Amino acid sequence: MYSSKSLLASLLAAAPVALAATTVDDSQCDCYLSNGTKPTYYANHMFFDFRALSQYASIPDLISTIEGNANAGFTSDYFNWESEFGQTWGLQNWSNGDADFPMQNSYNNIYIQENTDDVPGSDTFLTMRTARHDGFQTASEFETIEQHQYASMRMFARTIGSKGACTAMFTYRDAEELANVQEADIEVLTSDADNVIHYTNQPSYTDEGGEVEGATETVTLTDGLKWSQWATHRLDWTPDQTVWSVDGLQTAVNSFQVPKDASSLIFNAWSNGQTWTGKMDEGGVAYQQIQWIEILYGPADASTCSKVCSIDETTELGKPVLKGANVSNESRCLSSHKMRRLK
Ligand SMILES: *C1O[C@H](CO)[C@@H](O)[C@H](O)[C@H]1NC(C)=O
Ligand SMILES: *[C@@H]1O[C@H](CO)[C@@H](O)[C@H](O)[C@H]1NC(C)=O
Ligand SMILES: *[C@@H]1O[C@H](CO)[C@@H](O)[C@H](O)[C@H]1NC(C)=O
Ligand SMILES: *[C@@H]1O[C@H](CO)[C@@H](O)[C@H](O)[C@H]1NC(C)=O
Repeated sequence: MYSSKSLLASLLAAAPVALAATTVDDSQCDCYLSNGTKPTYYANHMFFDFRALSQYASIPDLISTIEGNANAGFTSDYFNWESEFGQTWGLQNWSNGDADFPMQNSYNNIYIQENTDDVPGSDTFLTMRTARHDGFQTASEFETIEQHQYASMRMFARTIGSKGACTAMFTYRDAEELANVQEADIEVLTSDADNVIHYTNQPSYTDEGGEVEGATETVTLTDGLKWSQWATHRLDWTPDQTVWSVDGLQTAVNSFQVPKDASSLIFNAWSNGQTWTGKMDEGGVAYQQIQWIEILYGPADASTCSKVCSIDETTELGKPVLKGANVSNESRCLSSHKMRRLK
């Protein structure tokens, strides 16, 4: 006679089983383990999803004065200080104070937009805009209100538009001296070919205009990847190394000058007219467009973490799964089927 257990076991052994972990709430995770070259335990997880925000979508007209841009309000309630977004991210309206090439950050350049792609992968996305006006540049930036030490930052994004802009996702810790600035970044330059991307542990230059050897890597993307097309860009700032990847493929790793201390996590689109970005033609506009941002942050001690989660092994973007808790779809089916038959 078969016991129900051994029958189930033999059915399972024979069947090709599809493994799928069940997603959980963040409250059920003590910590998160990232995948890749440098698996790292993090304490916290955030996910900002801009893909279904039609109620906030509209493209604001450009504003033609510096003052108008400096004082512009939020483009929608999505960005209010009281909003979920505003509780984590601070929109910026600082200016570079450069009389020769004024650059003004503006809340007006950060907005939710309808996705009108031929085959849209979402209803909406977030746009960060930088534009060349008559005699000045406007730019866009938002950064975490709190500083964090170590992070695995991911964005599903693309950059499009005029030459002369830089779009970026990065960590940043200011310092009085340039040499003490801590920063790990991904930078796209719209004057580059659209498969060329820059990965840097800053500073990459000195006050004297020299180069800091080993700080930066210019990478040519393979496998047909382009920054002008939607892709997952990822930066893993770990204690020993910064690791970069696009769509799950590692693109660079650098253990030189890795940031050490708690830093702001920042996104921006800008141009200062200098050699790095180049100068945009008047009337030019470039955009960093983002469908979602997902970040693991803050160090966690693996030895005190009993419920380890993953965002890499999940079946639902933005939702973690418990590691080592794979549940077989098929075994669930078989087992309920078996129970019925035995009754
Ligand atoms: C099986 O897993 C897939 C994802 O791989 C999920 O969409 C589906 O709901 C699961 N089915 C059951 C019965 O749990
Ligand atoms: C930035 O915007 C705030 C409102 O959020 C305003 O009070 C402030 O004056 C603006 N700063 C500058 C430099 O214009
Ligand atoms: C890590 O996870 C990402 C999804 O976040 C996936 O695309 C990638 O293939 C994984 N890498 C490895 C080495 O397993
Ligand atoms: C769970 O499933 C994922 C994806 O199939 C796999 O990478 C991981 O090793 C599995 N974990 C366990 C404990 O079986």
